[in-house]
Amino acid sequence: MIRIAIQAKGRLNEESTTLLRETGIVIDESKRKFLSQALNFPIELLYMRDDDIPQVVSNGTASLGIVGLNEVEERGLPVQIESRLGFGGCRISLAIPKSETYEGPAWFEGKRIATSYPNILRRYLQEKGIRADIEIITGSVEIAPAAGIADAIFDIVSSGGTLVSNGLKEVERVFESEAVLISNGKLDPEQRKLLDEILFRIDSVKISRDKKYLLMNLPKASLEAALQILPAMRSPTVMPLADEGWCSLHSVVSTADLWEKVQQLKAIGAEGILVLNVDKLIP
Ligand code: PRT
Ligand code: ZN
Repeated sequence: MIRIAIQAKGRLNEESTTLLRETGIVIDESKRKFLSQALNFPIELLYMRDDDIPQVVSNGTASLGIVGLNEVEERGLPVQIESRLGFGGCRISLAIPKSETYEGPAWFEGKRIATSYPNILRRYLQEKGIRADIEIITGSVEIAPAAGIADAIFDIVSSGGTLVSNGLKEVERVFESEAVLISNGKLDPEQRKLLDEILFRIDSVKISRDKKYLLMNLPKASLEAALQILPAMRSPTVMPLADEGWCSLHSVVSTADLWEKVQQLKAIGAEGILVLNVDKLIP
């Protein structure tokens, strides 16, 4: 049995449970308690506030955790990053009132900066040789300048909308974050095996999320051109069709390239192009 701590509610909860579901771990959400066992895998889910996850993992209450890299960095506890999960992307940035002129980090000398991430901020200021006062605030950091609590803030930004609506501008991106799977490195051999299995499944979920499966009919004369357009994992699959001059071509492409590839394939005569989601891709 292995125990994983995930956020009980908040921005990372849904994607954490979705990821576990996609790795085939079934949790009965209707019977969810603060500690729930999966129905078909020897794993227990411990639902916590995100702030506490690095600690419960480092002290061994849970062997694994899913949490923002920002929390891991801020707490500075001995945990290992096992996988970057590709969701919960954000950054921690310095922001100042938009009316201020900004020419570089020296602006912050002698200023008061409000944040919930004092350790990451302290390290940044030290690195830049800047002396500033850090005001620790746990919520609604963005209102600190208008409320007269601080001159600037150091806070999480994703779209930037919150900064704009509070009359602030982002001037330094200090730390890039995303959700990560952490462990405490104190796993027994059975738990290590379970973690390896989970990591293997997470990898195939991550790879497949970025892929589409393409099927199309193609004039045989265009096959060479199609092979240039579609460098699939080994090579695309080509199958004969009843009509002698045509074949059926199957391939996997990355989602980012999909529309460009489709246009190129249409231009060489591909017809009936079918695009399917890839459920799992085992490399
Ligand atoms: O209750 P609990 O303590 O578990 O949750 P929480 O309220 O502390 O955290 P939560 O659920 O807000 O965030 C959990 C994690 O999500 C964070 O630690 C980050 O790793 C990640 N994350 C990703 C974010 C954001 N994006 C984000 N935008 N966390 C917070 N925000 C805030 C940001 O501070 C800003 O005030 O959302 C606001 C909107 O951001 P903009 O830039 O899109 O306007
Ligand atoms: Zn929190």
